Amino acid sequence: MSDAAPKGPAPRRRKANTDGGEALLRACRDLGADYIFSSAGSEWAPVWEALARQAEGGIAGPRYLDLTHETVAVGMATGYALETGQVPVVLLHAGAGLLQGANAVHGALLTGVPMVVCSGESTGYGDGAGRDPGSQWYRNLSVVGGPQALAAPFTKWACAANDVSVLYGMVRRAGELAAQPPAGPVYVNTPVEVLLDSWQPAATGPVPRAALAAPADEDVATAARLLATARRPVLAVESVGRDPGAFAALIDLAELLAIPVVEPQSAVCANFPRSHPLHQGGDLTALAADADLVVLAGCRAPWYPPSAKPGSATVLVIDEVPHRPHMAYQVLTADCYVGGSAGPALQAIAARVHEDGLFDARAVRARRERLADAHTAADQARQEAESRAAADPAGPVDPVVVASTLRDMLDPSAVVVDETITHSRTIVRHLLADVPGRYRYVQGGLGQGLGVALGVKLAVGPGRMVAFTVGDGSWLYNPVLPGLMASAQYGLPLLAVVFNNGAYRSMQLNHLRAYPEGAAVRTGQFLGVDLSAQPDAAAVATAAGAAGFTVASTGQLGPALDKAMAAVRDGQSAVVNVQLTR
Ligand SMILES: Cc1ncc(C[n+]2csc(CCOP(=O)(O)OP(=O)(O)O)c2C)c(N)n1
Ligand SMILES: [Mg+2]
Repeated sequence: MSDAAPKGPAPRRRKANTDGGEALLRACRDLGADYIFSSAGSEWAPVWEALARQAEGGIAGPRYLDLTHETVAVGMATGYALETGQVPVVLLHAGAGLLQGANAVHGALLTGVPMVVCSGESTGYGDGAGRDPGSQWYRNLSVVGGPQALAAPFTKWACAANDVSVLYGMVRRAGELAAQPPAGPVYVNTPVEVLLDSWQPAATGPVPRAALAAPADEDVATAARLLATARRPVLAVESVGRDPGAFAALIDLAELLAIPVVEPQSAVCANFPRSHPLHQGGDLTALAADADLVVLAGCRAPWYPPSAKPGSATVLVIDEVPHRPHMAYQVLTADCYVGGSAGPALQAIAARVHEDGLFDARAVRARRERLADAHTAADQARQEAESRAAADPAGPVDPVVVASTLRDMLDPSAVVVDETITHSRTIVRHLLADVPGRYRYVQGGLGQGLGVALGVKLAVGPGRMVAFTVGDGSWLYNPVLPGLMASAQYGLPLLAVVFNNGAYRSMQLNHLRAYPEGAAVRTGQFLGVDLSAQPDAAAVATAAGAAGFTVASTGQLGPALDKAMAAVRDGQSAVVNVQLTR
């Protein structure tokens, strides 16, 4: 009779070495992750075991990076994703590590980089059947509502893998969700008991490349007509240049019609060659006020206040996801949209402009000449500013000199990762980034830049230098010791240049804007500004195994950077603390 008995689910047999840790590692492998960026926690023993088996068996798979601070782990993942386009996996600890890394995860959301963040909880707190999670989960680590409730506000998607049978599939899909526009971080809660449970692999395999999104013909035709017939067009860009294909396509389109290109204050990377005659600097307001067509290519916040669109131009928005879901408020004043990935969209518009032949070649020629003249005048002013700033070698250092000296001394292939505040416009103006990836601004709360720069360095490899420019206040927010440790441990030497004005200068400017004749002005006592008690950045660097330099006068800058760059080329990070006039 036993044959006739109803069949229940097959009894679960524990296959040796096949558990939740293996499921998670398999998902990382299938997502094509080169690295797992981690800050340790007791839930990760099953993954460490799986990685030890990977090494033992000589199996190809992600390399695990043991990092000693969550901000470094998440920041590195951001830098690596920016540079490679991969979906990195980040393992943090429980709610505690997730909260510590939260600022950087939020930074990844603002930056729009894909990332899978995992951390654990306990489902049974030691009373559950099966393996012992460890008493700390009962005593200290529970989070009411689960850690996914903590992650939800600063991720695109947050969920718990409550059973080992869904762990692989959930992490794998999380990676695909992260990469789907708008790219951003996603969170998977991976409970300890789930990681320890036995796993029967099913439906595994490499994740295919995501589909490319193409713009609609109708939208392309409208855009081409608007561009071809505009008399005074202007194009603003923030981040499209991250994609080298889009960077090239933007040059083609701008050159075709002699469209001035502006990188407003909201720009976060090199988008268009700064030395190109069509590059018209960073002030969109003036050009937009006079324009009949404003093209916003991947621009989330082109002007401020948000509703104060200058002038009466038609606004054409070219963006895969124009309204960013992570922004609480955004005003684009769009009159029409072109969707799809930026590169193909810009290419399609340029092709259509060609095909239609609607533009007035004479007007385009005249515009090209006028813009080239304006560019030359602006460039002359830049050069004069540099000469003035460098006039006295014995005098204190002007930030313009630091930016222009870095430009002249850095190899053309070097990358600048920037986490300065009041100096960022100066850096952008004088660095003259001409190629994609030359300049990247760190988005989100302060303190992530060192991690981001390390992640960029990991991606670009030993042949390319990474310079990290950072304000003195922002440097203090960075986990400098864990960052320098990661630099030494994984052979990722950086050049860090501290723009030291001894203050949170931005806070003072903010105070002055609101209270230009207030009590703080009368008494000279500004709170939230003074950093005169900061530790000596060069001495801290030296104590942490990096090379440290202090620059107090203009004449000292070049020689100090020379020595610092030599140290970096030799594999040691260097910190150059530049005492500035402002
Ligand atoms: C995590 C975090 N805390 C606080 C702030 C607020 N904040 C913005 S700029 C700034 C000062 C930055 O100082 P510094 O890097 O020296 O640049 P400076 O203002 O001198 O140009 C602070 C505290 C922030 N952006 N992020
Ligand atoms: Mg400062």
